[in-house]
Amino acid sequence: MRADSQDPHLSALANAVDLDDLRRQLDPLDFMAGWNKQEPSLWREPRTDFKPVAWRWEAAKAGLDAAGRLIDAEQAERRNLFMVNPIAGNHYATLRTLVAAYQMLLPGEKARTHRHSPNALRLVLDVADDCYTVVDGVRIDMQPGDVLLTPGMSWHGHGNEGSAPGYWIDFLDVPLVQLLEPMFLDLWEGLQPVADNTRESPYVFSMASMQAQLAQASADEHGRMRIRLDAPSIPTTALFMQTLTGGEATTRLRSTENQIFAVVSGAGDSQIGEQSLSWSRGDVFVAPGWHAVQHRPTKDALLFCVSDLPVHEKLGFHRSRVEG
Ligand code: 1HN
Repeated sequence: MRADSQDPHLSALANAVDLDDLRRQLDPLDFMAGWNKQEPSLWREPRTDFKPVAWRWEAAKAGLDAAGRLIDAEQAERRNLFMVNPIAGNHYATLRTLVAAYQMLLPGEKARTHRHSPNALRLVLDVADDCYTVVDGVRIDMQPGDVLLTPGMSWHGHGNEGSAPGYWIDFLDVPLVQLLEPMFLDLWEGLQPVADNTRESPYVFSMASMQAQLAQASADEHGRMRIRLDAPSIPTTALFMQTLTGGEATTRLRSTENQIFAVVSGAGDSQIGEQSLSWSRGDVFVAPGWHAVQHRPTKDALLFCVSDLPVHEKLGFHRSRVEG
C-alpha cells in the first residue's frame, strides 16, 4: 500500500525502502522495532543480578561505633549502615524491593521524627533501658528481640535516654517504592512529643510473644517451624520468625519472593543458590528470588525473615518449588 501523507516525513516512513531505512526513521521517533531488540525481554525462569550475600554484625557494630565518635545523630539524620548488594550500578538496595540497614543511637541522642510512604520495621539487637521509638506520638520502649513496625506515612523518630548505645536493624520497602514512584516524605521539627507510652500495640512483637506463638506452632507443609507475624499495616511485606534445630537442614525451597534473613540467635550456614553463607547472631543474609534456600544450623537458631511475598501473591506472580 502506498501512503500519500501530506507530511513528507510520514510519507518517507511509510515508503521505507528496506528494514535498515525503516529502523533509521523509527529511531528519532522513539520507536523500537520488536525484531531489533538489543536484549530479550522475556526468559524461561526468573533471573536476577542480585547476589546471595551476608553482612556481619561484628563489622557493622565496629563501623557504627566509629561513626558514633565521628558524627552525631542530628547531623547524620539516621546513623545507619545500609547493606548494599554488591552488583554493578547498585548503591543502595539490599534486594530488588527491599533495603536493610544497621542503626545505632547513642545515649542522650534523638533521631528526629519524619514520615514517608515506604513501610519500615526494626529488629532490635542490643539496647539497655530507655531506648525507644515514637510512632504517631506513642512511645514504645525497645527491648532486645523486638520487631517494631512503622507503617508507611506513620510519624516515627527515636530517642535514647539510657546508659548504653541502642542498636537495631531497619528493613524497608524503599526500593519497591522507588520502582513504583509513589514516594512522599514529611519532616517534623525534632522528635514528636510523646502522648502515650505503651508496648501494647499492633506495631509491637516482643520476643516473649513470638516465642510463645512459636511454642504453639506446628510444622508447615515444608517442615518449617515458623510463624508469620500478623502485620496487616505493612501490606507489602511478610514477616516470619523461624526456629531451626541444630544439625537439621531445612528443605531446599525456591520461591519468586525476595527474602532478607536476620539471625536473632544461634549459628549455622545457608545454601542460597550456589552460594554457601555462614552466619551467627546479628548477621544478615539475603536470598534473591528463585534461589533455592536451605538453612543448615550448627546450633539451635532463631531466624527472622523479611519478604516481599505479599507483592508477588497479590499480583498473581508467586511461585515456589521444592528442590531435590
Ligand atoms: C528510616 O526512616 C529509618 O526512621 C531508618 O530510623 C532507615 C532507611 C531508608 C529510608 C528511611 C528510621 C531508613 C529510613
